[in-house]
Amino acid sequence: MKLTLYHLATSRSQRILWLLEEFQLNYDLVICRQNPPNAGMQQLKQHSASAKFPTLLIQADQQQFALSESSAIAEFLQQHLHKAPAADSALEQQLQFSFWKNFADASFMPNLALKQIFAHIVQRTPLPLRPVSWCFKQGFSLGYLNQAIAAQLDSIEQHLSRHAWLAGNSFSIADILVWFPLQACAAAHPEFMRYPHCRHYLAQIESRPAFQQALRKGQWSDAQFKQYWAKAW
Ligand SMILES: N[C@@H](CCC(=O)N[C@@H](CS)C(=O)NCC(=O)O)C(=O)O
Repeated sequence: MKLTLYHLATSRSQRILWLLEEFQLNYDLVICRQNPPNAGMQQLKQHSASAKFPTLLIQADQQQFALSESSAIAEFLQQHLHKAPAADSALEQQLQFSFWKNFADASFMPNLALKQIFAHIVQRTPLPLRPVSWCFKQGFSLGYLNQAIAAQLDSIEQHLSRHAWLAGNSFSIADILVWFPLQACAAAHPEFMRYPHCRHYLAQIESRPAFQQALRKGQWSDAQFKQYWAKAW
């Protein structure tokens, strides 16, 4: 099976690059740029006009498939090419694994994406009307979004105060998927200092050689990431 990852630097696709490194898989990496589109981007559009990042091109038995959605790619790679948490592992560990793996993109990321959407709406509102969209953004943040994100961070913090990793004692794809939204909070949430276990957990991730290798290969920029997320708060 031949794997090709289409990757956008400093984006969610960093998680899949890291996963490929953790699993020590053979793969080709194509770094895409959007404006103006580079050769990688044009190549990706030939496989799938609406493809997002990450997209994994899977070539096997003279067939090829372009798979998008980070959680789907992570699950596919785990099921087909690497081992899932052992079927005989404790039920609690299996349930934690399922919960956190799905929590990342189904619950945590959407709230952060909403932060970005509201910030973009304010930026794009014509100047004379901007106070109106700013008040709308603030109202939604204060009335709902900030509490929702705080509750999610509290539940991660509480879990990490009792477990080294999200699925219990072992590192898993749940950790890879949750890393991106949690790192976004670390980069921009004004009260992230209140979450010492989350901060320790992120430091633990940063010390993994595969994580560092993926940052280098993926051309990750901390400064760009911080700037992007700071605008959302
Ligand atoms: N739910 C998808 C979201 C993918 C997504 O929106 N990726 C962004 C990068 S973070 C992207 O492709 N942006 C460029 C575009 O929409 O054209 C996933 O997690 O894989």
